[in-house]
Amino acid sequence: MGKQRVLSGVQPTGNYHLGNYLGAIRNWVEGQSEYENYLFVADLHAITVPHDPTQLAADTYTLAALYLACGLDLNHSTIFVQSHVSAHSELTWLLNCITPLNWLQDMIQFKEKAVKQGENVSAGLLDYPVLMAADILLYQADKVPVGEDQKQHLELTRDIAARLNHQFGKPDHQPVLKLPDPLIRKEGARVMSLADGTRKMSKSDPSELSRISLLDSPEQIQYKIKRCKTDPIRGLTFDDPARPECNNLLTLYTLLSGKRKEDVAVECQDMGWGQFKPLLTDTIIESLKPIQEKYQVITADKSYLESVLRDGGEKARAIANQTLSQVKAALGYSLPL
Ligand code: AQP
Repeated sequence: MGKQRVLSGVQPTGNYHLGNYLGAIRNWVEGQSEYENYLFVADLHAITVPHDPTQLAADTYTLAALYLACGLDLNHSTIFVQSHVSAHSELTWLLNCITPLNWLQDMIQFKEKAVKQGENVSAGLLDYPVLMAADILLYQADKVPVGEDQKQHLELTRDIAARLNHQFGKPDHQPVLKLPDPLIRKEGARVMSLADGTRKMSKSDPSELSRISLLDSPEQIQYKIKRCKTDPIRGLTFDDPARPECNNLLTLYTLLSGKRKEDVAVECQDMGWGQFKPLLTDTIIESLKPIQEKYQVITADKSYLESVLRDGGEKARAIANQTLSQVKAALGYSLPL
């Protein structure tokens, strides 16, 4: 039996940070040899919130280069740009027409982001989960790595696929679309903001001081850790609900140092912030150094990156177009003449 197929992506909205790395990209890298991976730059998703057209292409290239710099290996992983595969948009339309509106209105992320956008909220933001369903279903993915925040969207993807199979599949045939399962990691890393340990670290936070970006210089990292929110208590502990910042910074140290949580708990139990912050700073700088060096090499040769994305797009289109044709046939479309 062949390897199971995994699909995932990150939006090219700039400011790629330690949360994106520890919560997504590093996990893809660690598990990549076990699976056949399709990893894309989600540029169609990026315009569901107001965006700057002069930045979109540059952000797309930066993110693709970071995928490689973080260790994605082309022997195991296909890297491509979502908008280079037009089947994503086309399948979204077909799925839109079988998705009940109230399924989308119930999505928590829509409700949260819609509040931020007020009256300008776009139909695209409401429709974002259908695009995500199309992303996954086009590749007949077996597994989708999901964080807590995306679980509801994967459920919706399964519901849409089941509905299409039920309404348009033939009982004695293979289902038209494969229902994907979540790929749950043993230790889910949720990285929180440096300014508030109860909110997640996020690209769209207006404060640069809330996140460590993957391309931050050592000086920037040092400055941000020096300024990050802590508490006045001596002795550092995990999992104290009254100390969310302490838990977050210890978790960052654990994840980046590669040490076990129990060992870090002992190492830091008597430390004050004055001792811990330099340790964390050095650990972050050292962890990001190889990524940043590789990133410089990759971006120095734009034609290499272009060729990776061209090849990836070609491979992705071949699979995606096949699924799209199957769906169109099931829905009763005639073939193009
Ligand atoms: N703070 C985080 N901790 C752990 N994982 C995180 N991810 C994002 N932030 C954290 C994971 O990164 C992947 C890609 O995210 P995305 O760019 O598609 O959208 P997002 O989750 O909305 O990321 P941001 O940074 O929070 O962006 P904005 O501010 O634009 O909304 C996902 O796998 C996500 O779980």
